[in-house]
Amino acid sequence: MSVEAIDEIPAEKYQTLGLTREDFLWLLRKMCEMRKFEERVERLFFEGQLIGPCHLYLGQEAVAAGVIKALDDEDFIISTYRGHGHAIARGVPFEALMAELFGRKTGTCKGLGGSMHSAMSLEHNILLASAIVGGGIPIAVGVGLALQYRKSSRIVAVFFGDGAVNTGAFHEALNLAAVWKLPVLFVCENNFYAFSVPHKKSFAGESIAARASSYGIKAYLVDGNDVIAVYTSGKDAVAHIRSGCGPAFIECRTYRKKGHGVYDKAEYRPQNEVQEWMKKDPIERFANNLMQLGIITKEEFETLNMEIEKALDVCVEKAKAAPCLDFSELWKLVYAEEEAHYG
Ligand SMILES: Cc1ncc(C[n+]2csc(CCOP(=O)(O)OP(=O)(O)O)c2C)c(N)n1
Repeated sequence: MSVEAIDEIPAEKYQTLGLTREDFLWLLRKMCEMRKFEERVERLFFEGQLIGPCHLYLGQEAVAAGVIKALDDEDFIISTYRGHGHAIARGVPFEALMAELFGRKTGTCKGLGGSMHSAMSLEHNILLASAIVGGGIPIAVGVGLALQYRKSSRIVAVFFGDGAVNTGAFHEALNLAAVWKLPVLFVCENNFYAFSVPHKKSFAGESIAARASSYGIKAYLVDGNDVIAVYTSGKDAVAHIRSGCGPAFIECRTYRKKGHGVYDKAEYRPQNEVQEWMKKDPIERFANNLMQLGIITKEEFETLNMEIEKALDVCVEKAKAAPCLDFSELWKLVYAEEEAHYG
């Protein structure tokens, strides 16, 4: 078994990828949307306008954009408590996401889930955003089994951090998915820290991808701050899964710009390490490549960011003005009104 390493793709090779200008702009726009959304969320949090735990995705934007671009809209996604980016890449509107953070009825979970569950949106085929580390992995395998049983061509992609790969459920889930050749794409966002625990203190192996590979799963190790490398491995992995060959695994090496949660200053990280990673900012890198290739101009990039800021101004105002769920409606979310039908 081997791990396929997809090295950084030099900008001049972009033309050979079969992507259109619109595709490149989609990737850039999505990453900028994630960045601007979360910068706004961080501000609102420190202004005391938002309550509850909030874990930002800042710095990891290339993973969500690259993987989700490689999937079809019909494919399912399982997210985590760090899920704003997955939701934005999937097209969940800012308004619903922001309203969730303000605890409003117009939010993705009617204001009952908060940031940790805000990525959940059945309409966008995001089945779950779990706060339990590694919790989504066996659930994805269950979804994969259901899809295989129904002879569906859809697949399920599950996102999780490097902390999740030491849970028992990870190993059971990967083993079963491999043995039964289930249509699951495992996406590990290796940001090198599980809260304050550095990866090297909890993991002695060569790579997480190699661990997946040892279960007989096709595995990739990619630069998770290079959106094109993530997308390319994602495309390859999705083709492998859809051809009925079983699951695939992508380890995306990335880094969070901030602490584990908004309240965490991340002082446990060495400054030189932080600085090295900040130089590899996924948005700056990609935007620079696109400018170098003449796909966008600096002015277009600035206009894009300004447009996003304006859309955020509107959505914050709308979220603030939206009502909260009436307590009398709560029971409807606990009991099904109609008999459920399976099949
Ligand atoms: C089963 C379980 N154990 C512990 C926790 C507490 N906890 C929350 S986040 C976290 C670290 C997870 O790190 P990682 O999986 O690398 O994801 P990241 O936060 O880096 O995205 C821990 C231990 C939890 N939520 N669930």
